Amino acid sequence: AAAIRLADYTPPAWRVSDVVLEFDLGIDSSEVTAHLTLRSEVDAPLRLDGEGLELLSIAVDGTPLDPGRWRHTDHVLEVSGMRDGSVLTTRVRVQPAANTALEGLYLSGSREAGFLLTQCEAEGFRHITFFPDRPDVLARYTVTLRADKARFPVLLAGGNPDGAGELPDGRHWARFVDPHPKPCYLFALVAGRLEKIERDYVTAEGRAVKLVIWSEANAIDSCHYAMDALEHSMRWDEQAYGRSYDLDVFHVVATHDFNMGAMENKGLNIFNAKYLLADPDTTTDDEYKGVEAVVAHEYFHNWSGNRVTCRDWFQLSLKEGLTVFREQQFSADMNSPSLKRIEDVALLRRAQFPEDAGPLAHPVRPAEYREINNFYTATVYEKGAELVRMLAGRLGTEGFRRGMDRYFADNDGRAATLEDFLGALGAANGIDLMPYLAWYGQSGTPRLRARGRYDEGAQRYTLTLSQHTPPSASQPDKHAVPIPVKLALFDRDGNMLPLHLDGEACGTETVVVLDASERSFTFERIPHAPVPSLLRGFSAPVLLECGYAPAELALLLTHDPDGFNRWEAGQQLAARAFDDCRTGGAEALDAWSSALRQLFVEPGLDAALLADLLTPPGEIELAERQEAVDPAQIHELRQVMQRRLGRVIGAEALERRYRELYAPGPPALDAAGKARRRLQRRVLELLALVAVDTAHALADAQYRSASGMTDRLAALGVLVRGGAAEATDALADFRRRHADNPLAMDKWFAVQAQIPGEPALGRVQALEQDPAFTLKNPNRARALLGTFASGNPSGFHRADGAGYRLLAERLATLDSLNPQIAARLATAFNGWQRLEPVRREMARQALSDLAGRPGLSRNLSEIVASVLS
Ligand code: B3K
Ligand code: ZN
Repeated sequence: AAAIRLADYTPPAWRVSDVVLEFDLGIDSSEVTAHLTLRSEVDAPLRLDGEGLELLSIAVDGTPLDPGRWRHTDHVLEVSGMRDGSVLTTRVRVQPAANTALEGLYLSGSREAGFLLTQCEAEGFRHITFFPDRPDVLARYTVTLRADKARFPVLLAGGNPDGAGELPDGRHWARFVDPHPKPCYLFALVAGRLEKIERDYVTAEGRAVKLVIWSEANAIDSCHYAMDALEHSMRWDEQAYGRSYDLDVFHVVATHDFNMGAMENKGLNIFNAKYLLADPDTTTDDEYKGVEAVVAHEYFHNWSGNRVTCRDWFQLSLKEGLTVFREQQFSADMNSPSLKRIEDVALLRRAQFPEDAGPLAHPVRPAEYREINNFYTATVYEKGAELVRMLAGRLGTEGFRRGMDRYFADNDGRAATLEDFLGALGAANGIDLMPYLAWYGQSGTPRLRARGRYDEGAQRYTLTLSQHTPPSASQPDKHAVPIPVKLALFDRDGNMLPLHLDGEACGTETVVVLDASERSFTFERIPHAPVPSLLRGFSAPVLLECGYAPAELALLLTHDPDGFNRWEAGQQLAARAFDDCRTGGAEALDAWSSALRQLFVEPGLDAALLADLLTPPGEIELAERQEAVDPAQIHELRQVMQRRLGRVIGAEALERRYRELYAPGPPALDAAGKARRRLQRRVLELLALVAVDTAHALADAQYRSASGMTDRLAALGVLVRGGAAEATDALADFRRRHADNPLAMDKWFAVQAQIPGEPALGRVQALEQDPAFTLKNPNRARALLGTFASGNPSGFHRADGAGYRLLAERLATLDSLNPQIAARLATAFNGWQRLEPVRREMARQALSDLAGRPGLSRNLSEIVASVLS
């Protein structure tokens, strides 16, 4: 397939003002009639996208169209001689049950009990009907659904309900009208046997809204938490951004068959059940947070994405980066800001930094793509959110709100660009933000270097900051970008010093902006050499290189009043401790472990924060520190450093703390309960490294007495990953207990795919034979193969290459079923060029064998080709 380029954008020759859709729904075959009112000022043939559609009839203004006037090739329907205002009517047939790609109209669940639904973003609508399938064509939709009433009692589409009734032969109909013009990727329908819960909501503007969450009958009791999260999100968006909901109904539907997390279709959000269903017996604390975050994210899209949409898919981060940022703010407000920031920065480093450092690197606004579904990446989402955060920080709370108000006002009902966004934020504040466009157009993580010089005589501290972004194949010359560096200076007792910059007092914390390749900043009236705390709150998505002495990081780790900054200092120190383990050094390892021993007994420290402080960077992040990556060695060294930490704290102290944290009875879902469980898990994991028998006995007892999934899965994880004898019984018990719950069973597969080292492969192969395993369900495929390939480096990267060959084989099979999922799982190969030579060659071989297979999808072949390059 040819590359599609941002530089080639042209406005559509034909627009559509109104769409009238009629669906005659059936599991094997559904018919779709579309009446499109077409608009154009230019004399050009009409070209509509369409894939996998059987064209039954075509007419213009009610008259069958002369065969000479239209041509239907593979993916395009071309019609000549159309006039402005004409109505084109097409009737097509599609096959929902045969649709394994889960894009367009498809069946979720079994033929007997399942339901029909749609997924259109990015380009699924062309699998439903002929249409200019691009986000800058905005139209008003009227949708009528017709189906057998017994088999499809519930009929839903986006928009407000506009009538329903009976039809002959046991059929019925329902109509929905959406008054807000929208791009076709936001179209959705759902039809089948579903249960609901409802809640009444009144917006700040006084509109009465019916909130309805739908699921299959056996899961409806697990929808209440999502309903609360939805209500909180709606209220929050009114308060934080002045944005209210704009239809009379808001439907949310859960499905177990979904390619991603959820989808923000106008008025009819569709969710992967993993991000909607929640109950203490089957849902972990982290998953509860995930539900709250994704419900909020999809809801927030109603303004950042739907009311203001994207001109083209290159602008994807306009809605995604912004909406991730809005969700981060919301989750911080609902929970703990520093824990949320820790989680988000950890995710950025684990998922986005490696992406940005390898062959899949691309700018937040890519310059070209072949398959757009491959660009729903950590870069577009998470780095995109970091860029919005920088802009928000630059403008301050009020300035950012002013800018967002302007953005929504100027672009409501439009398909906008990133320039529109920066322009509105800047115009509302009288600031030129266009220099930040450089961040959007350039791939790679900038390196920020910091050097400090203290002049005792002058009582002056000079901080010199410089930046450098390593060249990449498509961008050999990288430019300087504006880097806001939030900073503080600490004295040797761990107190923050008052800052005087350029003759002005600026409190104890300030932001300097590095807007060139190098700059110096001079602080006056500094009584002795300070310890700088840089990039506070992770004020820019960069890699900081600062020649700290381990003792300086330890000082920040123990004294910084801000939880996030403490954690950050601890992460840097832990990375140095890891280097010590590799090279036989001791300074950082000692500083890290003794600082944490001190914090372990510090009264009043939040238990969840302590748990995070006690967790060193993960194996993927640590691999960035090795020249020739050996994942087995990294796993081993990380264990060594954690064992050292466990010894320094002491087995007895760990066991005592574990017992203190024990709380019988049903799990408390408040912050204190979650914090307790988080720390207890961490303590148990550390104990397992220094007193294995005690830890396994405790884990076994915890497994058996646990009344919630968080504690049960934590215990199971310690047993399974530790190779404990007790693991076998616990796994069998878990399976019996949760056999009917697909989301719990996903965890059963995933925990076993995490067994470290050589044994993982055999376990994965055995689990593939389990009757509950199927490649057809994305959650199940991700739970087993995704966890193995992307979440278990020492298991996947076997020196004999068998992990690579297994994945490549499965990708080929999966590709013929569901190309989006195959392409996503294939990104596990990213970074293979940096492996040590033996593994590198094995990975290259597996990848090039895969690349050579005939008939790969555009999705998978693009990823494989990029990763290989
Ligand atoms: N916008 C969807 C993602 C669609 C992915 C298409 N491959 C969910 C979200 O980001 O909210
Ligand atoms: Zn989104």
